[in-house]
Amino acid sequence: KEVFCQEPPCIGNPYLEDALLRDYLQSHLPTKVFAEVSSDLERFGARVKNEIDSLGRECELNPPRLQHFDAWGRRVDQIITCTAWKRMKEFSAEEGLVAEAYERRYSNWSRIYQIAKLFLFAPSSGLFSCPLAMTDGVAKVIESLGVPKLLEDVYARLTSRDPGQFWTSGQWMTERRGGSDVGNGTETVAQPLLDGTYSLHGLKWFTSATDSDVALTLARILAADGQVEQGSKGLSLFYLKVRDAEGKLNKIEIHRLKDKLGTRQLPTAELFLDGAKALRISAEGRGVATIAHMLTITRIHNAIGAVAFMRRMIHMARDYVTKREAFGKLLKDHPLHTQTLARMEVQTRGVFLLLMEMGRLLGLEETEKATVQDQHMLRLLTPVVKLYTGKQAVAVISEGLECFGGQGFMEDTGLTTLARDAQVFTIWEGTTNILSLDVLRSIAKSGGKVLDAFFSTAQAKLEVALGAPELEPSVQTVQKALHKLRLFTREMGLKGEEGMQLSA
Ligand code: MFK
Ligand code: FAD
Repeated sequence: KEVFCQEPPCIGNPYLEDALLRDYLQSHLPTKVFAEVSSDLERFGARVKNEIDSLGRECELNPPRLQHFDAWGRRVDQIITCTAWKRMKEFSAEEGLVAEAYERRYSNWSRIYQIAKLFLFAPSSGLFSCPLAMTDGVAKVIESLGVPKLLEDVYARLTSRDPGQFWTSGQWMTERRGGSDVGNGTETVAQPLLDGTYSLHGLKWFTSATDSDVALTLARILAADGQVEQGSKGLSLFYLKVRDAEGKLNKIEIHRLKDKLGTRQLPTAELFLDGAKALRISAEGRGVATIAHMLTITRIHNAIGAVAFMRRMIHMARDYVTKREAFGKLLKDHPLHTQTLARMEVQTRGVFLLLMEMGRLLGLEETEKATVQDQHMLRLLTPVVKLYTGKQAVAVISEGLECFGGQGFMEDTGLTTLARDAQVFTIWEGTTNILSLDVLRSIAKSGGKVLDAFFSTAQAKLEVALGAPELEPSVQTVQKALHKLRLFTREMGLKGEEGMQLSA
């Protein structure tokens, strides 16, 4: 008698399987742009399925390791990564996963195109999506500074399509005393040197993708009397190369690689800066405000990862229902199970549309087409979308594991990687509470204008929806909720800062 073996779920071409992504692009992009972008995404989707996904799995199975000494006792602090991880860097350059956003071939639509591509790539990327997020963020900071002469070469490399030229960047903000409260927690000092550069001294407690070529980091400038200014006003932003042309570390010691719940593919280290040579790239004391440009980008990337992981889990679960039988019929024919899938689908569609809205607004801003209202919406929604997608990803992916029964708990299915890695989306790039406070910061700094923008955008969308009679009951529900929210925020605003804290 033939032994039963369950047919496994498979991923398929993630572009062709994602009707909502295709519909979104078709209904938003100009026809000619859609035709080009769609055919590239179809090609790329096939590459994700046939080449990239198995390399991503290899990254998980061959995590990076740290070699402190060479055979002859020399301190080398070499991070050894697998071939698949290195291939991811090449793919990223070839596919223009950062470049596309800066070349702006399709004007404001280039961001949406890049986001769609990253969305297909992220769950198969072996978390190479992390260095890409930071690389994109650093390119953004440099662009916001007007690409100064000294940074022209690095900008060109971060946005290059040539694997031989392409560089990735790290983002070293967190120290032992504080990852949220960077302003008070940063102890690293920058000693001015005669040639106008600085030497950095301190310990960075979390540095992901430490095999990157360059990094941005924060430090306090040491005054001639040996004093430093405390608080966030004492922080400046620095650019540094991690290694010199011979591969020798820039007066940096890698203390250890972190032993993590997830993101194991990613080399995350503790670094001791023992005189690392660096360039100051912000005005003195403007480090946090300058790196905020990076935070906007990396937080959007975080949302891309979160939503893409949810989408991947659902693709797999939907494939599985056509293959797995229970109680004499396929899972797809059990209404209770399909209801579970439908709920996951609804949650994922909702956050997908939020993500695309972020991309649309960012694209407009980067091509100077954004209205003041668009700019307010981008500022307000960035922390909201980051925090909400992070939380939803954990919930939906956990539900997704259950869709596979016991197999969802098995390491060699690869499904567990998605669950482990999703846990980080709520922590890095600002925890949920820190982002809630950032929402309040955006309201306070704009004198409430971001909320006005939100309410008038929502109102305009509702008016469009009112034109469709079948939507009327739900439009009315949303209208009532919006009215309550408007009253609530007005009341909180009247109560000043304390009211703002309460509304958090
Ligand atoms: C798929 C993978 C995707 C992602 C990969 C990521 C890998 C890397 C992982 C990391 O985690 S990197 C580290 C990330 N760290 C954080 O996100 C830090 C979390 N903490 C915060 O965000 C705090 O809110 C913050 C450090 C910004 C608080 O600092 P301060 O100095 O106490 O805030 P303050 O004084 O309110 O703001 C200083 C200036 O920055 C102000 O400008 P002005 O001086 O001009 O008034 C603020 O308006 C500005 N600012 C702060 N947050 C901003 C911002 N501007 C725009 N957007 C923001 N979000
Ligand atoms: P804390 O700031 O100590 O927070 C602890 C808790 O207190 C959280 O729940 C937080 O929400 C809450 N809290 C803090 N302040 C407030 C407040 N005012 N109100 C309400 N609640 C509050 N950092 C980098 O700079 N570069 C990296 O490359 C990087 N990579 C990372 C990779 C991984 C896998 C992980 C897990 C972290 C990484 N980080 C990196 C660090 C990450 O950004 C921080 O861990 C994160 O910002 C939180 O900081 P913290 O760990 O100091 O937590």
